[in-house]
Amino acid sequence: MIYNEEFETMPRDVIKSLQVKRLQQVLERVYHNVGFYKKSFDTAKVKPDDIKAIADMKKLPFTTRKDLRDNYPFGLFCVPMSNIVRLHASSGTSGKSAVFGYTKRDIEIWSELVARCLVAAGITKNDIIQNAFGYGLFTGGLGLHYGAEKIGASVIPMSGGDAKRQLMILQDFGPTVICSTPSYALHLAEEGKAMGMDMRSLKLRVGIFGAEPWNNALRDEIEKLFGITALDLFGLSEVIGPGMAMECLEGRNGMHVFEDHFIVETINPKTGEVLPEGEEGELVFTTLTKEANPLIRYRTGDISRLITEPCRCGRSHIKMEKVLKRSDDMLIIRGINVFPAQIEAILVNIEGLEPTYQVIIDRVGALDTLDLQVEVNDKICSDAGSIKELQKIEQRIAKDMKDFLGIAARVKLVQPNMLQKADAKIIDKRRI
Ligand code: DLL
Repeated sequence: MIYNEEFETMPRDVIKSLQVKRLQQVLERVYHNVGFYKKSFDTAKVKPDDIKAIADMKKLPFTTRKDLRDNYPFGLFCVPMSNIVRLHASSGTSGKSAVFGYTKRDIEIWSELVARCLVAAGITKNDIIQNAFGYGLFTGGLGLHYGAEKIGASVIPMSGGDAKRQLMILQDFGPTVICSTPSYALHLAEEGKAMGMDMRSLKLRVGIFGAEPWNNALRDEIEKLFGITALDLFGLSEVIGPGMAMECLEGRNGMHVFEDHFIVETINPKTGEVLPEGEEGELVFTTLTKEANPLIRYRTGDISRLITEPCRCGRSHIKMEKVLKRSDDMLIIRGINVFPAQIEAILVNIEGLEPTYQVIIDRVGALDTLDLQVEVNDKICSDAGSIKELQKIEQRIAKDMKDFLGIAARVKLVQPNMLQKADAKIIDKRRI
């Protein structure tokens, strides 16, 4: 089943010319309405007019996460606030990272894109969807929600967490579809098993999973545990949220990128050079239709490969392979994106600490855990005497990690120089 037959099966040459037309329009818009883009295009000595074909895109400068941060909160918006109907944001130090606006039309397009994803998974208005992606500033919950309503399915807006309640509703409401991070699905299966539930006897038939890397072994495991078909959904808050790319039921190898709304390129993350389609590299996305804050050549940090072979589902849009690696040091912990620099920013604000720390990320059962060891300085060590004082510091670090990054951390203070020789600041023991 295809939600928007006309656009999703468009011949490739027609897609390409639509992309060029829309690209030229968006470049004009950002150049004249967003100071940041005017400046960055001028610095690169490129004008919207110079872009006559997709191949010309390499003349355009990249937009980076730092650019989003530098323009916090609304500096990249392309329309007045009176036209914005929704704001989402990514997590960040002191809550400041990046804010994304949506006009009414942006929400309509986003809902259509998610509707396309759900239909690609064989979901119809007769399905009941338990949506366990977080509602709130995170784009997962509301993104899926609007798409599900668009196709007329019944949505249970569960949001994340509260496994026991999720399990009760899975049993009582009989949803046929579950949407969550893959690790959370696994966690639900484990909790259910511990409670004596038979997950395979639920009415679930499809699972839509994303927001963190997951490999085919995990897919097999989830499919077996629940007796469902598990499909991959990709998206970034910066670009629009979930619904940028989706695996189809028929193909199940790679996710179709909705090319009438986005241009995807792969680049060499070190040199920025554009790679031929099919070579592994960092994904770079340009939005073609977003009104509120369009992004030009946004470097995602996600490593993948584009698949150009036609898909048996009939969609003509290019596919991207599962994302399993990143080009930077971003970690995804229980679906939350976090950079070591954000942890450092928390630690420097707390007195008595050395800048030396070590983070160990692991997966216990299905859920990610984060242990943070931090060295205290000599002074604290010599005059603290009081264990209470040290415990207070530990609690403060844990609280700031939760408040600013949304992450539960087990914190342990250690003596000066204990970690100096530690191999790495970040040890990720999860196998993904
Ligand atoms: O994770 C949006 C989303 C919500 C996608 C629900 C899918 C489902 P962010 O919090 O901005 O947005 O995180 C985006 O998460 O750059 C990838 O590194 C990673 N990611 C998202 N989807 C996948 C996926 C949402 N299917 C970042 N596979 C991205 C692997 C994924 N990584």
